Amino acid sequence: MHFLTVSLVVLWTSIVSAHSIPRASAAKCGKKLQRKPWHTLSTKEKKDYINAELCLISKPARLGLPDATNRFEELQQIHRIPASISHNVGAFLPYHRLHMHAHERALREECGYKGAQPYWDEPRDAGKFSKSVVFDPVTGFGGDGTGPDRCITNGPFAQYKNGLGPGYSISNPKRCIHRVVNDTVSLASGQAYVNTCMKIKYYIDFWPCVELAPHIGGHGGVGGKMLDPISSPGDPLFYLHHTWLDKLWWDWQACDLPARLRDISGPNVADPLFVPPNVDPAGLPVFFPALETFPPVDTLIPPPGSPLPEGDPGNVTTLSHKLNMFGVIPNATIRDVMDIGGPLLCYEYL
Ligand SMILES: *[C@@H]1O[C@H](CO)[C@@H](O)[C@H](O)[C@H]1NC(C)=O
Ligand SMILES: *[C@@H]1O[C@H](CO)[C@@H](O)[C@H](O)[C@H]1NC(C)=O
Ligand SMILES: *[C@@H]1O[C@H](CO)[C@@H](O)[C@H](O)[C@H]1NC(C)=O
Ligand SMILES: [Cu+2]
Repeated sequence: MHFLTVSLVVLWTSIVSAHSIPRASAAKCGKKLQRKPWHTLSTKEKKDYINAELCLISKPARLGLPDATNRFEELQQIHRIPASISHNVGAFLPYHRLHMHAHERALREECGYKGAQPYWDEPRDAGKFSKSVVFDPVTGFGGDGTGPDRCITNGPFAQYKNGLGPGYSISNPKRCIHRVVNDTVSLASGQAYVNTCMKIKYYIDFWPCVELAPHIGGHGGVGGKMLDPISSPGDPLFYLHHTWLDKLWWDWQACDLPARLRDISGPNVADPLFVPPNVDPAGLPVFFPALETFPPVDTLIPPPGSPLPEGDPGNVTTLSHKLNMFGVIPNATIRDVMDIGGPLLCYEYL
C-alpha cells in the first residue's frame, strides 16, 4: 500500500528538457564479477561484505547531498531523492540495477571489498523469513526488531543510527534500524510468484509483476525501515533484496536475449490512481503488511524540486531514459544497463 500512497501524491505537470550525459566508457567487459546468493558465501566472505558496509558507514559524506552524514547515507540519498520517478514506472528495474552497481562499486573502490554484491535468494526463505540466515547476529545483518520501537538489538548494525526517513522526512534525533519481520508477508517472495513473472513475454507486464509480489515480499517481509518506500536503503538488507530482484530481471532477459536486451517500456510518471492488487497476475494472494507499519502518509509526498524524468522523447520509458546517480557514479542511460555483461556493469549471477 505504501506504493499506492507514493503514487497518489505524485503529480507531474511538465516535461523537462533533455541535456546530454557522458556515455559509459567504451572499455570492454573482461572478467565478470560473480554475484552469489548470501547463503552460499563462506563466513569470511560474509564478514568481508559486512565490514565493507560498515566501512561505508564510517566514511564521511563527500557530495554535499542534504542530510547525508556518511557515504552509506549518500547511497541512500540517491534512492530517496528520485524515489517518485523510480517506482511504479518503467524505470523501476533499470534504476535499481544501476543503484546496486553504484553500491557494489563503492564497496570495492572505497572500502577494499574484493567480492561482488551478494543477493538474498528469497524463495528459499519465503514464508519463513524469521528463520533466514540473513538475520544471523554473528554472520548476518542482525535479527528482528524488538520492543515498542522495533529497534534491532544485535548484529553489526545494532549501534548504527540513521536520520534519513521516515519517507522524505528527516529524523532528529536519528533512529535505530527497525524491523518487523512477518512470515506471511514474506510468502510473496516464493518461487510460485517468481514463476508467474517468468512466464510473461513483454517487459510492459513483467516489470509490474516483479514490483508487486517479489518486491513486496522482501520489503514487507522484513518490515520497518525496509518497508519505507523512500528511505529503505537505510537497512543494509535493501541491497541484498534489490540485487535479487535484479537477478529476476536478468533471468527473464536471459530467456530471450535478442528481444529482451532491448525490451523496455512503461510509463515515466506513476499512475496517481494505481492501487496495488492483492493477487499476482496468476491469481496468487499477496499479503500486505498492516497499514500502521508504513511511514506516515504525509512523509511520502515528494518535496518541491524533486526530479522529473529525463531523456525520453515522450511519456513512455525508452532506452535513452536517463538514470541520475547524483555524483556517486557517473550518470547512465537505461541503454547502458540493459546488459549486465556489458562494459558498464560487467557482472553475472551464480
Ligand atoms: C503479518 O502480516 C499479516 C498481513 O498483513 C497480518 O495479518 C499479521 O497479523 C501479521 N503478523 C504479525 C505477527 O504481525
Ligand atoms: C502519453 O502521451 C500520449 C500522447 O501525448 C497520450 O495520449 C497518453 O495518454 C499519455 N499516456 C500517459 C500514461 O500519460
Ligand atoms: C546527472 O544528471 C543530472 C540530471 O540530469 C544532472 O543535473 C547532472 O549534472 C548529471 N551529472 C553528471 C556528472 O553528468
Ligand atoms: Cu526502491
